[in-house]
Amino acid sequence: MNIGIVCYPTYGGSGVVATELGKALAKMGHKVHFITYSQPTRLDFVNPNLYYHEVTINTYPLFDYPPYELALSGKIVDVVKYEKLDLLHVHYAIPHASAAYMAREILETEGIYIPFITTLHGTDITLVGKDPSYEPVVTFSINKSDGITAVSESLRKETFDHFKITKEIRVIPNFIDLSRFSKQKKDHFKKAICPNDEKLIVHTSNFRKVKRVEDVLTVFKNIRDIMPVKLLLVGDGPERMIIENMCRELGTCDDIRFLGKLEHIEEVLSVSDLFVMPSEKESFGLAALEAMACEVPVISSNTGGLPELNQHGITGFLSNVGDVEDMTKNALFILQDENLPRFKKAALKRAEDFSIDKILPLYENFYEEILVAQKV
Ligand code: GMT
Repeated sequence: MNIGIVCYPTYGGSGVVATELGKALAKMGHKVHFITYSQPTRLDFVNPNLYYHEVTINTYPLFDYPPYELALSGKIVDVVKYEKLDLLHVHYAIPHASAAYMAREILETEGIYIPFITTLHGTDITLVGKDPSYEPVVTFSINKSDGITAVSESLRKETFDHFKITKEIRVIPNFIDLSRFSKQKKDHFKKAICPNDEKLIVHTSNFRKVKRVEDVLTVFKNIRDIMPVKLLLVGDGPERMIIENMCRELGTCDDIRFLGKLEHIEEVLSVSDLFVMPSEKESFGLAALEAMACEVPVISSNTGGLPELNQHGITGFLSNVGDVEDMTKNALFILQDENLPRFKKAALKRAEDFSIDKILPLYENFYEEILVAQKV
């Protein structure tokens, strides 16, 4: 198959899923064309089946806001025509679904029909998509998609609850490449961060409000009052300064390190004992899955798709959003030497359910279904 993938090329979860999916499809022999405004972070060109087409956004003094969506539609039209794509797969509805719809309409006038699949990832539905200024376009372009997928049952339900969707939504969960995300021997790294054998807690996110990083700090402070621990904060985003100030106010800075954005997050996860994800909304929780694949148990909120991943009392614990006392109690339980090994083992076992080998065929089959439906 000759597939076009449209996504955000940044560190966000949807871009990671799209890139890893493209790489896996290329390994299976499909030709995969990424259409984005810069090169996706995790993309490499080891496989000759991978191509990258950059969306050029020319600006003009009249534009306070350069019309990215038009430039994207134009680029899609160009790539579909000249690379003879069979199918488009767009990740994150806004504005990718409406850009794909526009491109499909333009191409139809030239006798070309390019079906497009929209994958809903989370905030495109739960946060941004609900904004009244976007909602009509989001609803329209989702309904105009030839196929729709969502990354969890919870997101599928929320989409039907909040938008007038007239088509079926297929749930295809996030996945993990276990050959990359597996426990690695990084003892020297652990020794440097935890010289006195402290337990190591980790949080990774894009430091947006929705991630509730302040709860990570509160839970960490509570645990630190009882046992020796260190905290690694990975990622960057708008809340980072607030969080840095908060750790100063709490007096916990000596035991916390801000690592910024990391390319090889698995190296940090491999030496960690506990992952904390207290998000207000989380449609799946890819970062938690990456931690679990490195044998790290998870303390999370029970929002969105998290209960579909994190098994309460087995791979970690779920608490109500903002219930930092419950999260602290659960974390202290997991971190006991007699409990930790079984939680670690269970986390890895659960991650194996989301191995890319299991999930990739779900996408390939869906692509086939959509292409067959076009022909009848
Ligand atoms: O806010 C983020 O976490 C980034 C966002 C994205 O679209 O880039 O992530 C969403 O998609 C991920 C991949 O499908 C999911 O694992 C995350 O749970 C989801 N984030 C939220 O729902 C907040």
